[in-house]
Amino acid sequence: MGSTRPDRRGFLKGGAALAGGLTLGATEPAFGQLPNPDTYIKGTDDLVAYGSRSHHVTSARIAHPPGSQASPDAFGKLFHIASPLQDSVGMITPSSLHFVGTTRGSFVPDINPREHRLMFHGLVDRPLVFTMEDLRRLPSVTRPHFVECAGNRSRTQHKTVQESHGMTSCAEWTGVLLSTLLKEAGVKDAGKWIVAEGVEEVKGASSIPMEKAMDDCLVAYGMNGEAVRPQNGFPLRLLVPGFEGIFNSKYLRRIKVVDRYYMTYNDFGHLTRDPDTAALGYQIGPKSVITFPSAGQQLPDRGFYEISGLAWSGGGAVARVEVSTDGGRRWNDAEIQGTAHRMAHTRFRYQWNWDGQETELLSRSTDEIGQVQPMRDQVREHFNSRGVPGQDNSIQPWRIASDGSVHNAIT
Ligand SMILES: Nc1nc2c(c(=O)[nH]1)N[C@H]1C(S)=C(S)[C@@H](COP(=O)(O)O)O[C@H]1N2
Ligand SMILES: [Mo]
Repeated sequence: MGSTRPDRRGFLKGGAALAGGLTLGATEPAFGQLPNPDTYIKGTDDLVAYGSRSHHVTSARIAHPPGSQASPDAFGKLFHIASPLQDSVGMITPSSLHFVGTTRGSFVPDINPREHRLMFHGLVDRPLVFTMEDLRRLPSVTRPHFVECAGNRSRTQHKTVQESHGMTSCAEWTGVLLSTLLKEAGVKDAGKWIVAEGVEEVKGASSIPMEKAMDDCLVAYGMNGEAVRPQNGFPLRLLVPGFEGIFNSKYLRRIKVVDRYYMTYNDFGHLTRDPDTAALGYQIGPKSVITFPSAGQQLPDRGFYEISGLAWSGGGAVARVEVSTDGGRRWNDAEIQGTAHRMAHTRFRYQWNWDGQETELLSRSTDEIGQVQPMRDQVREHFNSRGVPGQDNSIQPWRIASDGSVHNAIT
């Protein structure tokens, strides 16, 4: 794995500097302990049954695009909702803060799992219908995967990492491999693509090449240790690891095996692509972003900070993340936390002593197949009036002003 672990003793030497108060001004000498708390949280039946976070923690999702009142609209429809990446730790997004993507707005269907069915038909030997109970009896897998909306792109007007990058999240998904179900149905030789459809008629339908369908797609009923949440596709959704968000059909009810690419409601943006090369084009990334410190945050003082961020790629596992603390002149290997999973967010860290001068922080990821995240100038030639057509996985610079305020530095 391309990561370099920081030398432990080197870090402890740094730690000595921290204790000396030179670099971490806020650390106080230890005199006495905190008094016992004088307020307590009263247990309720609800808190016994299903916990909640501290009322001191206020991290929240926002409607996207930022500033819009799109979600919920006056009728209760949802559009896209962005996750507060600036507050994230580790690599799993809690289900309650997972971003939500609904194509051009929709009501979240309230599906009774006992009545829900998943049908396989088209170019198959045996058309099949599965109940949720049927699916739960089959061999399952549990894997962390990100979902990212292809519209997740940084714009100059974005003021936080939530606005620029909040339409990606990573959950631990549990379900049945799509290949298990397709083999059960028996794909005919002519079956080269599948069309996966949710319960919203044409919405949430996507054409996916058979190679991908047979590889690592997941028909998921579990998310972060419990049932998939309604906003994320309860009771059943498709996970197409590494592909643009729109392929991950929620409320999955139908898989049709077909002989060619089928145009669907979601094909806006994909229409001009050659179906033979579509599969690669639909892959996300490689991408990364520093979540701390990020735009909108404030560094209280010069001194030690652990820079922390997320990296991911549709091409596989993240192999390497580099961080620059001088606007891209020098790049340093960041530490990758734990195991980098395929098509999953990967947390990276880099230890930094801020000297109080204005500078720019950047991160760059490389995935296991050698794809390197591009600089913004490298993709700029493809810009149109809306920025980059299709995805924009370019490097995000954050400017640290000399007063410690952090700003979006893209132009
Ligand atoms: N049925 C259905 N599936 C859907 C959509 C939808 O509107 N309906 N939106 C897609 C889009 S645009 C995205 S980005 C992802 C978002 O998945 P999430 O809401 O779990 O984050 O779901 C996709 N699957
Ligand atoms: Mo999306």
